[in-house]
Amino acid sequence: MRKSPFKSTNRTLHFKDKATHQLRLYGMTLQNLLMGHFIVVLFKFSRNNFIAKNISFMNVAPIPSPGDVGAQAVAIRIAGDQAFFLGCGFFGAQDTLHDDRGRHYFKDCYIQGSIDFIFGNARSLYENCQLISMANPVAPGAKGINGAVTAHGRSSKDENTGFAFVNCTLGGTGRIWLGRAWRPYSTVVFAYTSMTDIVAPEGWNDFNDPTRDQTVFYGEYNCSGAGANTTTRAPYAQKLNDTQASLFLNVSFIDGDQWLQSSI
Ligand SMILES: *[C@@H]1O[C@H](CO)[C@@H](O)[C@H](O)[C@H]1NC(C)=O
Ligand SMILES: *[C@@H]1O[C@H](CO)[C@@H](O)[C@H](O)[C@H]1NC(C)=O
Ligand SMILES: *[C@@H]1O[C@H](CO)[C@@H](O)[C@H](O)[C@H]1NC(C)=O
Ligand SMILES: *[C@@H]1O[C@H](CO)[C@@H](O)[C@H](O)[C@H]1NC(C)=O
Ligand SMILES: *[C@@H]1O[C@H](CO)[C@@H](O)[C@H](O)[C@H]1NC(C)=O
Ligand SMILES: CC(=O)N[C@H]1CO[C@H](CO)[C@@H](O)[C@@H]1O
Repeated sequence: MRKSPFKSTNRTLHFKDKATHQLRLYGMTLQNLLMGHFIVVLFKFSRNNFIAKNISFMNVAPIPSPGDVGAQAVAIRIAGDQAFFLGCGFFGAQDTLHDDRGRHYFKDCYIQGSIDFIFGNARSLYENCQLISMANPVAPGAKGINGAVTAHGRSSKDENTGFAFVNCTLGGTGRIWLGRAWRPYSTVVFAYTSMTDIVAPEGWNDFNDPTRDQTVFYGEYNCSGAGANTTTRAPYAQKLNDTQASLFLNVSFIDGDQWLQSSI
């Protein structure tokens, strides 16, 4: 067994590293977390077949001033293929979750941050998750956007990466975009997600590069709440029809039928 950055505590954190190369972590409920039992720091996962259940990840770095995508302290980086996070919490100030590459499934998770708080170039499904913006409150009527949920980093048509959010809730503070086009083929879909009025009416941002308007794929499907009004969305944002949306709505999006069976 290789030495690992994780320490087993006498609470509920266990981990196994079997010959199967599977790493499993269990324990640390959100309730624990709210009681102050944090698992703290910077985690980097670059192995395949990773499963975490009821673990919370937090970066305790002070709140940074806004900067480039990924330039800020990150709570966790996931760079392995086939990772499954169930009931996990991700706590950070800015770039909380570096969903870097691979196919990942986040279910019943809690993710908090301000600018680009989920970023990277993975192919990931976020299902039944709570997305909480911590951006500074913006007075009603005041101009300005001060946060974004995603900065997806797909750079070419030939990749098949993207973030899909299904049956999530989005709330918190600030005035934010659903996504910023960190790279030209940035791909993000929100479906069956309720959004409060913190979402800016235009919804999305092209990173000040209008050429990206032609290449990004930003879709919304059957969302609800004051933030889901698509009337004045950016022109490149798409209201998906049933056929387009169906690719993003279940674990088939991340080929989960091939690798999740044993984990769920
Ligand atoms: C995770 O937490 C939920 C809710 O607290 C609990 O029902 C479940 O048994 C926990 N799972 C594990 C593997 O600890
Ligand atoms: C949607 O998410 C909520 C929790 O946020 C859950 O109670 C409900 O069962 C989910 N619906 C589906 C169809 O998964
Ligand atoms: C959506 O926004 C438009 C423009 O701001 C507004 O006229 C319309 O009433 C809104 N629709 C809903 C359902 O709130
Ligand atoms: C859905 O949208 C796609 C792309 O615009 C289009 O090719 C397709 O015909 C539409 N399907 C339906 C059922 O409307
Ligand atoms: C996901 O949805 C697609 C399209 O509706 C369907 O063909 C596929 O069987 C579904 N996959 C799972 C694992 O439910
Ligand atoms: C289940 C559901 O509400 N489906 C609707 C989602 O939105 C499309 C078009 O935007 C409708 O055709 C579906 O009935």
